[in-house]
Amino acid sequence: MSQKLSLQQTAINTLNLNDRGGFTIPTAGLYPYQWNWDSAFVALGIATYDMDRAWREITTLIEGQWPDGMIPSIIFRDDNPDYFPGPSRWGKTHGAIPSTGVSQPPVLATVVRQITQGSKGIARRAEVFDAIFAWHKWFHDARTASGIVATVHPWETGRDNCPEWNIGLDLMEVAPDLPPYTRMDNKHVNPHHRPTQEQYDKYLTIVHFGDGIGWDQRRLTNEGPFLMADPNIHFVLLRADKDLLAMAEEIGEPVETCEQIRAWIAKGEAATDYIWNEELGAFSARDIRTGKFSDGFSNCSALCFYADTGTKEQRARVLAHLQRVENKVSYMLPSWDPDAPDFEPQRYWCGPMWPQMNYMTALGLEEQSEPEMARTIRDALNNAIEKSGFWECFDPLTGEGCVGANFSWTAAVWLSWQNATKLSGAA
Ligand code: 9WN
Repeated sequence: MSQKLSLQQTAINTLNLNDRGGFTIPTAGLYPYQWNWDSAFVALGIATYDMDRAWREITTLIEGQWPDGMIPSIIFRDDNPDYFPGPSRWGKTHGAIPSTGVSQPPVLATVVRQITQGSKGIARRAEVFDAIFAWHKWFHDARTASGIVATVHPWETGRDNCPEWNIGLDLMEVAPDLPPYTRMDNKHVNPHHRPTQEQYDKYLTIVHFGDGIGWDQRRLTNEGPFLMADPNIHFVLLRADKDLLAMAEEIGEPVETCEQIRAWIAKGEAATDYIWNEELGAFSARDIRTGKFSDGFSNCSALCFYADTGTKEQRARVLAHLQRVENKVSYMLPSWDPDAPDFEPQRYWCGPMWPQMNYMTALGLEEQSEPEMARTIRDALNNAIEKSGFWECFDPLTGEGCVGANFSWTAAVWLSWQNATKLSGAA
């Protein structure tokens, strides 16, 4: 109990340490800016002890929104030499604040709905509704290809170097005129935990392309060097659309607005089959240009529960994979299939367990009456935190912390779980 109390305080201290005045960075040094889905998870944690500050996290994130509705993956309020690629490398982006030119998984609507329960919450939901609606509309309009919301950059998926992206990256050439650059990530953390140089060259090639077309998002989707469907973005957006609809109805949005969201949900439900990999018996990423599937089970493969989608049979097969994976690791849920030849337990998205993915997966399983597996996934993260502290991600074989220390979303998820029934000022 006393250890839990002290971890609670350490979690709050971690978030305070990373507070830059209205927004929270993921961790000092490695990630010195405001990141999109990080801030949403951070708000979830801060809401357990300071609702006003949690709300500020959300409104500062929205300050980065582009006129076309996109909320970018990173908002650059200064030019910090600790991080590359910073604002100058992304070029002329479209928001009032410099930013990246790609987005990130849209967990915001779901978080807003969760932390604004009660009568006072209605006003807050109404305050951000239009911005979130516009962002979802952007995904459905500017980022859709072959009937599914696509992704144009591994960074947009939040799962940078997951081996899922190799089939798309293999189709790409590094731009011959790619300006030289120096990576900074490798200077802050163990390079063996980070993506490879070849992957970075390709990530920068996509940035170079986007900058070259003035960040025209429709063109980036249609003509860019990378185009894949990501189960993470798909399931997160489908869930978020459902939460957005519930909020629209509660705050009395016009019928047409609700109808529009219902159409997005119908589109999302229909697209779930597009990422169903029958051979694997699970949901996996798919290259939209070739139709080819990635062939491993990742830590977003089971988010069908979180989005409440997929058939009974699909869900049963996904659960069987979870049971298989559980027998291979000590800390569920690894980011990549432990039976795959390119599984690496400490290299970023090639194996480590990630707090925010465990959070969403466990929540979905719990909601969809799979409490046992939900508990396994929740306990594994809690045990890793108790053993190693608030790391960015964890070795699923040993529970050792990997990459960034003092990490905001890890602290936030911990707080959210420990204080599930206690949302400060939410009612
Ligand atoms: C690129 C901040 C972000 C997370 C992503 C994670 C990592 C950045 C990087 O860090 O991505 O956006 O440089 O590796 O993959 O999910 O939002 O925590």
